[in-house]
Amino acid sequence: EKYNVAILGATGAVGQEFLDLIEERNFPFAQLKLLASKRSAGQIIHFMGKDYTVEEATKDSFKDVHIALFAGGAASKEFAPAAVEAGAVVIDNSSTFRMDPQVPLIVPEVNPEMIKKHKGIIANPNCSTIIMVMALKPIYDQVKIKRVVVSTYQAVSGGGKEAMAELENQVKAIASGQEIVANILPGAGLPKHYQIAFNLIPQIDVFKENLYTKEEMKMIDETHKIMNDYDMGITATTIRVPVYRSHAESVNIELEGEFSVQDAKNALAKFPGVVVEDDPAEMIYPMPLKTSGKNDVAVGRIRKDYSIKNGLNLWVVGDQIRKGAALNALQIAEYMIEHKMF
Ligand code: 11C
Repeated sequence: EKYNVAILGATGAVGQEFLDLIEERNFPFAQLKLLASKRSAGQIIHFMGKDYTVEEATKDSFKDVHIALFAGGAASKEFAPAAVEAGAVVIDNSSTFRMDPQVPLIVPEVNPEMIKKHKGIIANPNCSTIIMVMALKPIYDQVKIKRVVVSTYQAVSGGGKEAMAELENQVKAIASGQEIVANILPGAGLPKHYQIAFNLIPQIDVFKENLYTKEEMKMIDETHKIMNDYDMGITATTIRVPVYRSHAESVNIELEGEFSVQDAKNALAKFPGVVVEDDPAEMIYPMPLKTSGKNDVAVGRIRKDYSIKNGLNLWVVGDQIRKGAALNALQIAEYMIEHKMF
């Protein structure tokens, strides 16, 4: 069986990745509709031997669509209700519906059982959350995790194509002695912008009243919901780094009982979508350059935290446009196809 698919935000970084993955995974689509804002409408995208014209998204765009893949952003709120009304299942990569109790928040390897509770919208978690829970879940399934302390090293592509271009332009400007321009990071709509080339920015998204950024709170709140454990302590510090692609995370966990480094390696290696890259003697550990363009989340530097009774440190790296966004969303659709949920 084949399904009519619409991609909203087809011209952005996540939209492009949807197309690459649909081709790569031989996703069973019948018709494909590429939707975007008025600004991008009219663009021609060559895909699998055919030219597609990007259409301006309207509330009428979703007739006969089975699967609506929303790449993210403000458009989700505007169009999700219309898409559901038209009979589509929306898999939404924006943060709009993630914490809505009516909306399942899904990482297919972690909590697929929640998919069936959907009422038309299924939310795809934030990229840094997905990458972290992929490493937490295999361990949690064997010994409960009491507390997580995470610091992230997030690639500029999390900020979209414009943020990637900004890093490239700044590096070129520095190399050629030109003036450095910063007008995107840490966020396009913010009152100040900082250079990311040869720098780190300890702000991703806006600050909340509690002095955490919205990105940090997403890691905390979304992880509680996905793991269905609201007692697990989680604290997060999220940092933008001058890397193009793949988020990296230093994750410290405190467990309720004993769990050896070897047990952790075994549990992680067995988990679908996770690879263990950990051989200090051979200088093997995950790095963003190696995980970029790959589907698996890589875990390495697995070691005891000797400062507490049952603690482990992990270094977790994953391509946030793939597993952190487009791949995870497509896997949700694939799961639903496999389980005849359309
Ligand atoms: C970043 N995590 O790296 C963000 C991008 O809620 O889906 C994704 C925002 C989201 O900037």
